[in-house]
Amino acid sequence: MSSTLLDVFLSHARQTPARMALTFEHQHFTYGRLAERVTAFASAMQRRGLRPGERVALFLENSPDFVVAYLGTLYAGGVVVLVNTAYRQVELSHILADSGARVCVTGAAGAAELAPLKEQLPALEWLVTTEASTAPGPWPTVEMEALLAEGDATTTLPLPEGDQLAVLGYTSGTTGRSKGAMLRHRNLLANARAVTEAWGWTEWDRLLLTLPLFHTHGLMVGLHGTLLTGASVDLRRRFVASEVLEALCAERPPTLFFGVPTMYGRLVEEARRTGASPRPLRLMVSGSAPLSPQLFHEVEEVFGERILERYGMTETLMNTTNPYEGERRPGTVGMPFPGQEARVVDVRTREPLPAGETGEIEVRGPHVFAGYWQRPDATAESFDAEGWFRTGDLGMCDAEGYFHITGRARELIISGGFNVYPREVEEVLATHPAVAEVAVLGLPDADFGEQVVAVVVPRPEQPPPKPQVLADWCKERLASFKKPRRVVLAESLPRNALGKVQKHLLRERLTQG
Ligand code: MCA
Ligand code: AMP
Repeated sequence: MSSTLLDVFLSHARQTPARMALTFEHQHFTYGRLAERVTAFASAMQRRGLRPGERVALFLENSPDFVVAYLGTLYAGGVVVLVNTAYRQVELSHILADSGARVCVTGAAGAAELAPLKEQLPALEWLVTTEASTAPGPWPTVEMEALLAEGDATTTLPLPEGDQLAVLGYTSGTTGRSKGAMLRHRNLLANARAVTEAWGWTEWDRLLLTLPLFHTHGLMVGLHGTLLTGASVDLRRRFVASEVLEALCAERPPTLFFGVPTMYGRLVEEARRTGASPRPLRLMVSGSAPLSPQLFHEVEEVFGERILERYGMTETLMNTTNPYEGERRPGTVGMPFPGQEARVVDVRTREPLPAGETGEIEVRGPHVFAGYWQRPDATAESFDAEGWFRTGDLGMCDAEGYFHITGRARELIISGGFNVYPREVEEVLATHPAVAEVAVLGLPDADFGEQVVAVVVPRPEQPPPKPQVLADWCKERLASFKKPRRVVLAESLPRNALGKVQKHLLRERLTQG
């Protein structure tokens, strides 16, 4: 039996080379053609000296090149480091330095963004670019097609073992910088098997995928499920509601669509605006952020089907799912996937709680990651002696076994499915000369679910900073989705006896007025 997803993909390519795997804009890739490019990439990387376990960062938009670089790095024995394309200097320098990436695969814009970081990234030796760069950068660079031409598309390379590291998925923590979640090949395979079994995914499915491949949802649910089952994916560069709706109304619509709640909200709005009435698909899935019961019912009204909500994390991939056959309950995230466990424990005693009582959700099983890259302290804090992983999500399991997520034990804002840690934004705002103190929190937002709000105490001797100036200050340093959408000036911040900012009081103040 195969021990890696890569092995399963290569078997499909050998057995059904002419089967369609991937379409993107006007390009079509059968399993055979995709496997040739993947093999050429892997062989070229090895010829250029990439050794097993070395890190290759992908700082890339959705494209067939992403898929080739991803699978090709794994085939070469490398470890893929996923990087959100919205990331700017602060996030990029940290992730590339912390992972010690030796190579980065990126586009022309990515190469330009990286250029000023040369001195901070001594481990980074060369770049692969998927587009011709206009200006020469500080690193030796090879274009993707030239790299593929260096490799042998017909060779057979040794396959990585299930226990080998496959991916570092960077995920932020409440304190300090983001940490690399170490996912092994066997984690990827176990979770893809669980997901495809639970959702009845077969080789006949066609997935419309507009989620970014640089995060777990698009990559480890969308792409992995497709490759495991030998199905096909219609990959898009990005989500555009009108284009998705058009595809859903087409004569031969996809059978699967996965999205974050913001996407479903925009699809409902677009369908109402245009009067379009798409037929139900085999399956529509929502995840990455809470789907409100209201939106669940709106989707049912417009698309004639009940969305399936599931719950996952970078560290654990997919944890729980509403049933494929059976009742999909709005406001819940369902039960553990087959072969996996989930429970709710008391946050203080860590003892399991009975149905209906709220505590922290813990998970265990073959999908759970190996720990944080070079952070044994953080790893030890996240697991108990029996291997249960602390998710940091608060919730309860009802009498029928459905899990409900009711809150978060850690400070996290989820905006349109992207995670924002207040601390990271606070640190950047605190460096602005007109800011004396700052607190960042998430408030409800109709489109993104939550929005980033900053409460700022200006320095007394300066004119108060303009909200746009502070938003731009963040945008120059961090991903643009982390910038505050609203800046409120205050004379002071409410603090408790220990000096900790009482964000719940700020939240009450801001939502009331
Ligand atoms: C874009 N912008 C945002 C967001 N996205 N602001 C706040 N929150 C966001 N999520 C801002 C940009 O910074 C930009 O601002 C402006 O909106 C336009 O950017 P654009 O890229 O055109 O935005 P969009 O196309 O409207 O994007 C909305 C989106 C996108 C399609 C919903 O956010 C998205 O793809 N979200 C999915 C994220 C995802 O895959 N999450 C899964 C993580 P300006 O113009 O000022 O620069 S994995 C996970 O969470 C776990 C494992 C799980 O369970 O799945
Ligand atoms: P990330 O660390 O980016 O992988 O984000 C994982 C977090 O997203 C989880 O810990 C949850 O807080 C949140 N999440 C994912 N799916 C759901 C969902 N269906 N409902 C509520 N929160 C979710």
